Amino acid sequence: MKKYLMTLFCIVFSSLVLVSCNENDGGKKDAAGRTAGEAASPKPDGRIVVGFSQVGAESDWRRANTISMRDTFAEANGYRLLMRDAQQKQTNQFAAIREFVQKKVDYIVLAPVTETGWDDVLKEAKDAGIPVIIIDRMVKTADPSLYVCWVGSDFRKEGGTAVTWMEKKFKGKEKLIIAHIQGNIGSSAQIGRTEGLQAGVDRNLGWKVVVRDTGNFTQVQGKEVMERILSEYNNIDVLYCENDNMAFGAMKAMDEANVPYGSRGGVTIISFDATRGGLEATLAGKISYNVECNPLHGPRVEKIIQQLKEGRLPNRIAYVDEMAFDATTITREEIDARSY
Ligand code: GZL
Repeated sequence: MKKYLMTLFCIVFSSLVLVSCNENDGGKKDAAGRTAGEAASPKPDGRIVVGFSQVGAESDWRRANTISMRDTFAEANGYRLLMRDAQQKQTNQFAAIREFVQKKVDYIVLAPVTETGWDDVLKEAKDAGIPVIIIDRMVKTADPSLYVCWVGSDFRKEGGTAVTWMEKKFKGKEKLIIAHIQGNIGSSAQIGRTEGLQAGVDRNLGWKVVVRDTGNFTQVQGKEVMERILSEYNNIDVLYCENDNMAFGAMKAMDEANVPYGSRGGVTIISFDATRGGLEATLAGKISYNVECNPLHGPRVEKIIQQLKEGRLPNRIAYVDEMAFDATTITREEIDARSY
């Protein structure tokens, strides 16, 4: 009887230990936000371990990007995803990459908050023999061997798409007063979208950017920047806003200041991302033109990992296809047909 009870105890105890090791974000977390399993640097039964350093959770776009990565690299699909949210701080991304190296993950995926300063930490990953895949924003480095490939948006093209629409809409208008709310300064999205606008300003002598400030892609800061703009200017024709969440904040500020905006009069708002919320605002005529930035990188990264597993080299640079939406033509069906 005693032997039987002893065996039973061992079975129950070991299964409890197994459950806690396999919990992925479900179990209690240590100070670094890791479950017992993650902290023990697991190499679970043949699963591919992917370390993902994510910028943060600053916007609807970012949340859709995170969902795409989590859905793709789910345990049911044969992966163990270690995701770390950097709260938009590069130093947190350095720490995450070093944790992934120490845990000997199979692949590192980096969504870099800004373009520069990555050489040292990416060299540590390279020296550890861990392939690095960059998504979304770009990394600027003199050493191309520090990462395998990049997949993301052509931000310069996004800006150009918005400016082409502006040139059509405001054709013949002598003067155009533009307010510009930027994303994270030094991020590829901000650099490209700003370059796109600047090219338009250089081409159209009557265009004038009277104010430019960063809202760091967040709704709260978008509102704060717009409040400052409205306190100084009462003649803004166009608000060029580098993502939907900052546009939502700016709209709140204009509502509170009784400043009209939208496709039927007042300030013309140009936005980027074309998230569900952004497209609803476009359908409502609040945002006049919304340029898509596609966040669904999970399947794209999985394809790259499969290629690497088969010994094939993926394309070094891969741009995703994107479209744009005009408040005067967008339809409910278009919005409902989209997955984010
Ligand atoms: C663009 C991405 C930007 C989005 C913002 O690919 O880096 O960061 O435009 C997000 O919404 O915060």
